[in-house]
Amino acid sequence: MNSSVSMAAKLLGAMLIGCMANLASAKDMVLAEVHPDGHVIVTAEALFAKRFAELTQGEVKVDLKTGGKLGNETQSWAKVRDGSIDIVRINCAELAKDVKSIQFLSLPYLFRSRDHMWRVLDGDFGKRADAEVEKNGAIVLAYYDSGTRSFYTSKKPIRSRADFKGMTIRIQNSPVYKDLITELGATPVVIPYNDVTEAFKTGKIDGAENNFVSYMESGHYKYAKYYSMDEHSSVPEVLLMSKKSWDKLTPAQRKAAQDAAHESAELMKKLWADAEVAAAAKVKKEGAVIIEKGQMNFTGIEEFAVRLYSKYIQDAADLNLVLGIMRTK
Ligand code: BDP
Repeated sequence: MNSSVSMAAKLLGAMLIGCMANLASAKDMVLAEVHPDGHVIVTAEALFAKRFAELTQGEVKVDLKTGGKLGNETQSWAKVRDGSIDIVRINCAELAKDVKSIQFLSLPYLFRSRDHMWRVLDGDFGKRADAEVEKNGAIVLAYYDSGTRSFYTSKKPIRSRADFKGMTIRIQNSPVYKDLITELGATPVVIPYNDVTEAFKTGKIDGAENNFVSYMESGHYKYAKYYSMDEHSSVPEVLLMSKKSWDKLTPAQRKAAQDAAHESAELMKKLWADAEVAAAAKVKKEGAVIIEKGQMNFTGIEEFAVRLYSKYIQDAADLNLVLGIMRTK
């Protein structure tokens, strides 16, 4: 071989190796999260990232962007749909405006217990919801616990429906919550989670609602010390991958994503109950006033719930879906 031919062969070899290396190269993904480090959900996500990397022998690396660095939940859901963010963890309430079946999850008093919720999500309803989410551009990797949500207020506690009158309550970006607050007699205002503290400080809102863990981790308890345990809803969290990112994965990498997500959801189930107890104890110690369920007057609550359910159940198919949830053993 003359020297210029051998030179060309070497170059071709180097290029081929380069191409092959590229094919097998690591995929860097980002995961958007509004909670700060230290929130139990970030612990679960860290396990997801670790296991996803391990199960793909380092082919996929997930970078956790916590504390809302990549935007609020409405923005990051839009970015996951258009493929500019690979993975996001949001609350299902955020999907209500786009995914029909998921909107039912925000209806008040839907689940009898955590176990009931898990059986619904693991059953036919979950399959249907996953397919609808996929049509909206994302793959459901896992659902996570989010406990039950209750109201908290700054000036006076909520003990009955009458107390909502005249109050402005912060809500997530969800039509169901908008109607829920309006039906209760208060004024809803959509504010991204990470701006709620400021809204309390400036007096823009009188109340908000969340589970104990987020109430504590966000520091909202410092501005709204009355936590009224009405436990109106249990809307789960969801870990989603952009369909565009999913389509770039090999079948083995997809399985690894699902297995890693499943492991992290199982960890979250174990951690959640303790996290709730610890959060409740901490806010109490720091001066929050907890109004127990038994200290609240629920008169008229059925009428309010019926009106809300009637608005969202529009046809026989919707009714069947909601009855299916309720009848799940
Ligand atoms: C928290 C959820 C988070 C929501 C937040 C909220 O984990 O996804 O954004 O509530 O109320 O509990 O916006």
